[in-house]
Amino acid sequence: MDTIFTEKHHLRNSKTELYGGQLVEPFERPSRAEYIIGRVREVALGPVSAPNDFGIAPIAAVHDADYLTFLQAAWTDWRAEGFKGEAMTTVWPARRMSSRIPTHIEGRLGYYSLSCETAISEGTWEAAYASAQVALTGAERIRQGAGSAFALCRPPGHHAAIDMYGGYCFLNNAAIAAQYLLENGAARVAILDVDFHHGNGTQDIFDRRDDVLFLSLHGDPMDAFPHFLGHADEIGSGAGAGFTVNYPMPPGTGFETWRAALSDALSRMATFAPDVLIISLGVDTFETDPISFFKLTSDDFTTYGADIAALGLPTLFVMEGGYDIAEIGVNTVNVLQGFESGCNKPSCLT
Ligand code: SP5
Ligand code: ZN
Repeated sequence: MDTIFTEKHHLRNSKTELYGGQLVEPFERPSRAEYIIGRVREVALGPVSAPNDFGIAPIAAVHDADYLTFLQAAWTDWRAEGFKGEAMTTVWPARRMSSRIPTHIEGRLGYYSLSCETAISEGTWEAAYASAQVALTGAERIRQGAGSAFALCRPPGHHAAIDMYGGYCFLNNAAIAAQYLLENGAARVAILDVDFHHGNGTQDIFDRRDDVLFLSLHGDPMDAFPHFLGHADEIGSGAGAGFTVNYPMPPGTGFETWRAALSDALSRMATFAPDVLIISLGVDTFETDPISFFKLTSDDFTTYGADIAALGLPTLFVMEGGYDIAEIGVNTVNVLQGFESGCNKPSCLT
């Protein structure tokens, strides 16, 4: 399987995350991608190539134009205020307040963010832009006929909504790839989100759409971030009703329960018969992940990679979360190798 990767992810190097009332080194840090690419090379998964530049248009096909303008200027605007630290949200348009977009950067941060643990720092926009290009390049490989590809995106994307960042995400890489494929020959795309956290951004983007089936296996939002989306009764709106499927699961969930949810998701995807499958691949379901509560083992990642391959669909893996950094490379590549071992398509055998 080909991997798409760029060193530009290092431009996302925030120093602070608000966690447990303290400013700590962010869980989402550059070494994550280094461990993953290191493992890709160690097992010789396949060629590693740099992304092409598809420009801003395929990003603007998913995200709000004013949001993109805000993101590009946020760090400069913040610094112009003379603040000493990184740009963190301190105020939101809470219930019954105005949804007018403020002028001041502190107000704009609140308008365009869904959580405050994610600080904007120098280079954040450049890294997020490059990460989206990694996903687009992976999508282009699939469009050209590859059976699979791994977009080693960093920063991740699935929490980024039409006009909001948060949860370490700024641009929704998986959604941008899906929209690109739909505008370039695909009639239907399924997005399966196996990150520990609910893919609220992806759900938001495709809520009213019947050409994207979005399925997410995640920690119950009653107990887990993002807390305000991801319940089982969210099924999509309007024409999109029935095209969103959520599988919230409780603290301590192990592989047997998780795999049963996956099995249901796989059969729904088979019925939908998409042209392409996109996996939002987070390995924060791992048993020793520091911020999550599922109990998957390293071998379980191999097993479910093979389960996904049984669908026999062209599959784009897009990297999301995973914070047990010492094991992130093994766990991520286990999914990809499991997929390859379980895939009997001609395109997989080449
Ligand atoms: C892409 C991705 O995985 N983003 C995750 C963002 C999670 N940020 C908030 C984390 C709050 C964690 N609270 C954990 C309590 C552990 N005891
Ligand atoms: Zn996650």
